[in-house]
Amino acid sequence: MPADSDPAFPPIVLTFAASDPSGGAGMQADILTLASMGCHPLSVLTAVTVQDTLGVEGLQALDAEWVADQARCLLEDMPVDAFKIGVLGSVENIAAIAEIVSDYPDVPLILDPVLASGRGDELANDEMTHALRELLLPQTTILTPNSLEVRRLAESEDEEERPLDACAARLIEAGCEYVLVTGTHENTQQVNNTLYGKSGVVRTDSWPRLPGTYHGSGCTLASAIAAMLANGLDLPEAVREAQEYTWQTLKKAYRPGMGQFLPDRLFWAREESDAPGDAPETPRVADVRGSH
Ligand code: PXL
Repeated sequence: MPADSDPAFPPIVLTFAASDPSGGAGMQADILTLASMGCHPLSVLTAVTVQDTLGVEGLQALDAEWVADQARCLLEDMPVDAFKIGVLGSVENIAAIAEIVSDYPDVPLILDPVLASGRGDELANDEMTHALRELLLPQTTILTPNSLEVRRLAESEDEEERPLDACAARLIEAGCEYVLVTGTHENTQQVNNTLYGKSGVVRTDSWPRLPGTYHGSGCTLASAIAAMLANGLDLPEAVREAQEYTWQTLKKAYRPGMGQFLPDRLFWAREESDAPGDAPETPRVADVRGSH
């Protein structure tokens, strides 16, 4: 390859996340989403969990030095087009990651502030929430909280009272560029997701509310935004495309266990063979014979 041509490889996204062995959320969700959206995922593990589709039973953070070493090793070797951060595991991991990303101020940073699982299992304590706000928020391009997380992050005593707009404004004052607040947990007929920037609302997108409960929808959305930014879209457009993709993954979600539905991040690869009675897209015997 000549030195001045475009690199002959996909955009690269480095994700810092915890393993979810069920394949629904966490690192596994990020890798599936990033690959499905045409990126090469680099995966820096922050913690391991024990969980299934019903809930999280345990979390063990990795040593912060191991987290930092995984990332530094990759960053010395490959150019990265976006960072995505999910479950961090410990205050020490937050500090280590904050130091690493500070060396790459031009690389967009997507921060999914995972404070609890969909079922409510705690995935970050107050100390970690504080560290995330102090060390990572000021370096964040886009934060993707749900409405519960944005209230908790904005540190309001009167959780029920503070309007979401005010919470988002507070987090932007604290240093991140954009906040996308997802409205799944709000008591509205449709799901309303609002993107805020420094001058207020940038866009609102409303989606038909789907009936199930899903494991890993937030990871999918944040990774999809990372993928779209890495592919060169501007931020509001990346947010729009990522929501469209995520909604499709939820519409096509499946329930392989006894708990939540899992988003189908590869829905498009299965579309043709999904319809009842449809044959898979493989050559029929007669076609194969005919080609000899
Ligand atoms: O969906 C948020 C999430 C992210 N990462 C891990 C998780 C969960 C939710 O359970 O377990 C590892």
